[in-house]
Amino acid sequence: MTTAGMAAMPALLDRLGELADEDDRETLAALRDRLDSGRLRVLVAGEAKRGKSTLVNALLGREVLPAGVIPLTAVPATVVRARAGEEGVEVAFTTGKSERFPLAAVADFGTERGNPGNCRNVAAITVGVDAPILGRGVEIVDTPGTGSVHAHNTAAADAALPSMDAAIFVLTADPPVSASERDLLRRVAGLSVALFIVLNKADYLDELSLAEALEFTAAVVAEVTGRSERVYPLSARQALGIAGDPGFTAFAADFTGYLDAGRIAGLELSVTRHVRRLAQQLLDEVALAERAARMPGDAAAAQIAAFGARLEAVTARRLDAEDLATAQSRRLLEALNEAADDARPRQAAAITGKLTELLDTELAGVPPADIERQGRVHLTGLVAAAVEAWRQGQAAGLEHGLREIDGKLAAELEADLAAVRAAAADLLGIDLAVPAPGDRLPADLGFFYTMDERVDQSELLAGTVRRRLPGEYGRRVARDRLLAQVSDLVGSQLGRARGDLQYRLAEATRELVADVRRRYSDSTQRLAGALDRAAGIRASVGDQAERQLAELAARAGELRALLADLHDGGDA
Ligand SMILES: Nc1nc2c(ncn2[C@@H]2O[C@H](COP(=O)(O)OP(=O)(O)OP(=O)(O)O)[C@@H](O)[C@H]2O)c(=O)[nH]1
Ligand SMILES: [Mg+2]
Repeated sequence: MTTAGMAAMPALLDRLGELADEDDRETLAALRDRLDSGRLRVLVAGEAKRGKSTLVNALLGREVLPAGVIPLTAVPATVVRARAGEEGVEVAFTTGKSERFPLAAVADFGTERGNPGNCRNVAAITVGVDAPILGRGVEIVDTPGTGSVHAHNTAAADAALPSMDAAIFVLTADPPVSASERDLLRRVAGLSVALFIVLNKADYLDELSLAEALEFTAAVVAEVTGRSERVYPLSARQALGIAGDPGFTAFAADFTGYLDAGRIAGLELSVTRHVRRLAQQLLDEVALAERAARMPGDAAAAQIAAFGARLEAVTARRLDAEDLATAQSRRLLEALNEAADDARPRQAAAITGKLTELLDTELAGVPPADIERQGRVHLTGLVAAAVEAWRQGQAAGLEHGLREIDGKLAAELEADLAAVRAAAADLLGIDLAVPAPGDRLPADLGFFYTMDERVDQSELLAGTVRRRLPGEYGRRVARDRLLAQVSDLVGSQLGRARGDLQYRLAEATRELVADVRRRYSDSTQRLAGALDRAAGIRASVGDQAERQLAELAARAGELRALLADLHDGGDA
């Protein structure tokens, strides 16, 4: 829809509102409100502890939202503009009630400490703040971090995604981008009309490491989002201090620049997308319900039941798919453990061989102290290289194994959904636009790891002992001591690498299972609802059924007209 065509949007929103149910109507009312006031909804997203709340505070210019070292933000908080005397927190409860509190209460309702496991049943928090940035047509949503020990925080952050227009994605250099972080980034990129990528906690890094981290992050972002995005290095914490932070200043300048120049176009595009998504979903639902309710005779009932069974079978397959993913992960874990047990004696023998050769040649005539010192340098180098090669091989194997199962599951779901579509066409004679399976796992699951720099930790022989040992005898003692360390060092380093791989495998598996669940329920939930509705209509008597049917037909017609109007607007 073109900007000129946007004049028709409020009317379209009204029309869609009349066709939608209660939940969708709330979504539409929020869209309408933002469109009327030219207010862009910017989500601040990222994994736990990246400094999201601190960044929002930096944008506000003061510490409004609680930030801390343990997983903290528990409920998404929408920060909106308020007049100086009218700052405060509006808490909406899951019961439907809402209540106003002073600004400081945000910690009581919005954090894991004040509201553990969301025991206070908070549905949403709106924080009214008097801050200049909020006067520029924006509401900023601070989300709970994903991927922390609190699974409900991830779920709450997930639920906040579909309502956003634009996003600020917060990453940090340490630890590097994880598999689940990539997944989140991919989804956020797909849902936002403008995306700002921030590399926070830059104050931890020296210039060289920062340049490296930036390059790495930019490459990951380009790979995940398919576009090359600028990455803003900054320190949100320092931005809140008296001295400020030049990186933050640069980011804030571009962000407010976008709000001033690109916000309205972005908002219009975003609203158009939101409306189209919703209208298309509703149309599928209505068309299916209408068709299923209208089909005459007993044969039709059987056909509808057959279609329902198809849909149910797909839903049931979800559990199989989850089991498959978990089983594959277990197999990969077993293989990893076996490989580590195998590698230890093999690597120890190979390294002992190389070290012995070195002791017999290069280090044959040197004093005992040098045997120890130089020998250690060689030893740690050999262990580091061997373990790293092993780790890379294992990581590649794990990624391959996970991709394989993901590919298999995605293909199965695709086939299932194709069958659902075919069944809808055959049994009920309608074309469904959706379901379509969601996105796949990212190509690279991100098995990163760095060798522990403190490999070289065992004590050297005490100086006095070393000095007193006579030449040949001292050399033998030093040599034996060195060789005796090989097996332990190989074992401990392999252990670390294995632990790292195990952790990442568990993380990737969790993500895969969550993905499977989401793909299945996204694809079938509304259709199943439509069939229930049709069953209700078929069971009702006399002119009641006719009335409901006429209503469904009218809704379908209006949704088609509405989608055509959106389309005529020109935006793809
Ligand atoms: N050194 C440094 N620390 C920071 C920076 N930004 C945030 N932190 C610290 O990182 C910790 C986490 O910050 P939060 O803002 O609570 O992070 P969050 O992403 O909102 O965390 P959750 O809500 O739990 O997901 C706090 O101890 C902050 O002080 C920064 O730029 N530099
Ligand atoms: Mg937070």
